[in-house]
Amino acid sequence: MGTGSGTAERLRDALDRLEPPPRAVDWSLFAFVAAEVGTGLVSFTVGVPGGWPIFWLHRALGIGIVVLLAWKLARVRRRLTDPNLWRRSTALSVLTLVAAVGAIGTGVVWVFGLDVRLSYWTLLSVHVGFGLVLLPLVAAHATTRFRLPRRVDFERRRTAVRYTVLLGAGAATYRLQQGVNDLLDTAGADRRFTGSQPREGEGNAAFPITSWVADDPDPIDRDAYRLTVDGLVSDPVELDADEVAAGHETEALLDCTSGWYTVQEWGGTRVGDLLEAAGGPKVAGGDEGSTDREPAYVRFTSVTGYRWSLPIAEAEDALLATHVGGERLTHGHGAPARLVAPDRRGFQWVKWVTRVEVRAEYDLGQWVVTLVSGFE
Ligand SMILES: Nc1nc2c(c(=O)[nH]1)N[C@H]1C(S)=C(S)[C@@H](COP(=O)(O)O)O[C@H]1N2
Ligand SMILES: [Mo]
Repeated sequence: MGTGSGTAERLRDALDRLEPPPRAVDWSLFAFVAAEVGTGLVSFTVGVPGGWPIFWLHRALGIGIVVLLAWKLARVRRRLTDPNLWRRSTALSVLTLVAAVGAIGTGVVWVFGLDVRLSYWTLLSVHVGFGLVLLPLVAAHATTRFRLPRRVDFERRRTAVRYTVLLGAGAATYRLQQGVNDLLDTAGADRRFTGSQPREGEGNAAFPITSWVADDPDPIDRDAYRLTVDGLVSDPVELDADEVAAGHETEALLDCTSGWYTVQEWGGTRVGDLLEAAGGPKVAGGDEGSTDREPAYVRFTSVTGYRWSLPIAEAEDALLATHVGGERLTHGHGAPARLVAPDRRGFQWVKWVTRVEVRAEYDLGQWVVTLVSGFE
């Protein structure tokens, strides 16, 4: 026997020693998939580099799932390949496997910088789709052979070591993959820490027109356009398109959760100046028996109802943009005016803004509205 197979044997030995009991593998798969969906969704809200750990956790867990799935498939192989062992739940198992392979495959291919476009879906959107159907499938699959986890399956010290090694190896594998990207100079090499790929160039044509879910309003007539600035301000006003377009410029990076980013020069009005045009933020109430309502958030609402709020200090430095790369915004990019919110993910950059409103309360409803606006 050569040293090559000796190494392979030792690797297999190490993997065998790492392998948890069958029930623990099953429950870990469920937990890892749930954690993947969780970290994936949370990562959508992260736009600053300090948030990198959530992306690394997502990647390490994903590679952990590959290993867990390999152990599991090695064990149940015959149930899939031997027709005598098929039963009704086998179809569900196969479906679950397909979704898992789909989610893992799209994730891996994406990391290498490839993007196969299915109409306007990026591969990352397809990855998200697989992930979202995988979770209920895994849950349903688990109930077909339901066995409660037992203490012996998760003996404390060994469990801690196992999962630390699993996640550590996952992170190391991802790091190694980055090296490969750099070495081969694949398109994956210039992805951002969020995983997004660059879109180069300046102006409207340089980056895609994206709606978060279903927003697709008719073009807004510039002459009829009015921007309302109201809420907790001294003198609510309505501004026309020219009044919004007062030349303030800022460079900002738009990073969409469907997996692309672009750096553009945006032109328009500082939101702080818009609030000043409305007399500035003002405390409301304070009458006998009622509590003061302090200006705390600025809410940006689209002609479609789509909306997002920023804390007031952040909002004042944000831009209501009418221009990009020296050109007037096109309809698709949010004309006459759209929010430019540096360090926020793209879905928060509200397009076709018709109302800017100073408010005291956090707007929980925005999380739902951004998903359902545009549906009849
Ligand atoms: N009103 C509204 N604004 C929106 C959206 C939307 O669906 N409706 N999509 C958001 C998303 S997901 C992104 S990434 C950016 C995309 O901006 P763009 O179409 O100019 O590239 O707009 C954001 N603003
Ligand atoms: Mo987006």
